[in-house]
Amino acid sequence: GTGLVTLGETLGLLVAEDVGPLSLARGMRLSMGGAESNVAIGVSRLGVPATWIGRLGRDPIGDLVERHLLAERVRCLVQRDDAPTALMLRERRTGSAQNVTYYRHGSAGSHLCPDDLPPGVVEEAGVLHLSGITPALGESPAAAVREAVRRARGAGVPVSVDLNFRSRLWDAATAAPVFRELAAGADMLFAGDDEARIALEIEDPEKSGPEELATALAALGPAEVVVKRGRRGATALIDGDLIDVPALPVQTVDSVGAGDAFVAGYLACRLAGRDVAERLRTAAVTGALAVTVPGDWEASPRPHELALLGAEEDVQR
Ligand code: KDG
Repeated sequence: GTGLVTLGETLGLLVAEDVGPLSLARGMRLSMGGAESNVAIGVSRLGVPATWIGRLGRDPIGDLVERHLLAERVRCLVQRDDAPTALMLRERRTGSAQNVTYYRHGSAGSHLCPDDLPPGVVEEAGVLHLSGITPALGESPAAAVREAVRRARGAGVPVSVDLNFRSRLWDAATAAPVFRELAAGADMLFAGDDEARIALEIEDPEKSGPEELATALAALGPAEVVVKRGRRGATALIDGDLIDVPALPVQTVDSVGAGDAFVAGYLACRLAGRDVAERLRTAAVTGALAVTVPGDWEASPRPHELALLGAEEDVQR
């Protein structure tokens, strides 16, 4: 296998055009988002094949999601469902603080099930990528995730997991054992430092620095662990080597999607056979670029754009 295979829920996304309470918003920009499809787009933009498996409604938002993914050359293995495609609204309460409201209960995406995995697709992947959002959507999507892990492991396909805790979907105590199960089945694990603490049930943030968190996560099984720390960079523990990954200084416009972009940079390089240093360097760049643009995935770079942040001149002719 060569490409990335991922599954999850992708939602229509409405972002307030202005800063302020959403109840006063006059305009909303329509797009889409979803942690796993964000990663698929990031990987595809870097020239590595990517496949997204999911359920969409028979509705215009479902069409929008599929159009965007196909335009990004992401292979879509989609079931259309009688339930509507989910939506999320983003309030921009201040210049940088955002608030998400989901309209996703009973959605098409939440009906994802093990039978939605076409025979052979996971088994032939270069990497299977999953997130901790999918098991929070219900029993049937949780079963789809477990089945995907089972097939990948049976076929020797490396499994990547981004914990992606979403407090609007479940609480930390419910998520913790599920996160540990996901970590135990993963070869590559990505987690924010807050998400690492949830998985490890560490309540006091003072009690553990990123090195301790990475070490404790690696003890659950994955050989490659990256603790993402936003504007403070990342701490990686790869095959026993502890590596500090500095963040690149950028002007933050919209930080949502930065984690997905970081993962996409790492996985695309890994799938292309690049060494650890290059994977982490690229991940830092793709993560940084993601925060410079509104939207979750729009800023994902093409290979020739990876040097953008280091450019001496603002105009490239
Ligand atoms: O990582 C960004 C995602 O969180 C966003 O696009 C929406 O997948 C999403 C979710 O379920 O929150």
